[in-house]
Amino acid sequence: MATVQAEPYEFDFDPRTCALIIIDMQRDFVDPGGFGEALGNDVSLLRKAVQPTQRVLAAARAAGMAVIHTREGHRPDLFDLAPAKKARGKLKTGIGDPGPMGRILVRGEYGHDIVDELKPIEGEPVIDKPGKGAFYATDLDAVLKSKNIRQLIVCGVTTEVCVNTTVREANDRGYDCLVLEDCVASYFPEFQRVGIAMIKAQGGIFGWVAKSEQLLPVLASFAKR
Ligand code: TIU
Repeated sequence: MATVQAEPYEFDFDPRTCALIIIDMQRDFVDPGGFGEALGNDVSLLRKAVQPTQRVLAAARAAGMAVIHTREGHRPDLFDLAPAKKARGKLKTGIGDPGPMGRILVRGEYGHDIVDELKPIEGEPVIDKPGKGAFYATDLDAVLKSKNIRQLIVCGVTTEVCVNTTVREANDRGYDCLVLEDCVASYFPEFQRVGIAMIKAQGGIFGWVAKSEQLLPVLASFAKR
């Protein structure tokens, strides 16, 4: 077992039954010239999470932990795109339309894929999800159960949307979540602050929060064994 200093109190985990999950670190959300920027967002706020997540990813791999990646997106025929999701925002250019990096949030397109710095490697499942939560309409729960995973260390974007939704879904399914606050990011500084606060409030109502610097030495101690 290992212990990370976290809030609201220490997070105890066994790296054999704990997975790193990296949520939606896709070019369309994170990179200049993508969908997120086209919507008027400052993507540099999201980019800030990439390097810390890269360090955590390397450390988790070295410690032999399970690593899971997710991507938000849809089938090229869009049969899994709810009309309500398509209509939301009244966007001129929305999901499924040609965008700066290919069809927006469509599987197989350049913008839909994960940024180069956090590219999955063989043996790391990639969960393609049509919703904000990574459990909705995916096989994530089955994948975690097959690996005997009971706890999740969470990185990714955006804090208040796909990260929070996934953490809440995980919580209701009996998983413990540790969210790394420098490895998650929002286009809105206020939502970053509140999105993190909501997780650890009320005795950790949805889970735990720590900084990556608190986790990295713990993972390193497993890599040496
Ligand atoms: N991955 C994710 O958070 N999807 C979003 O649409 N996020 C926004 O903040 N819009």
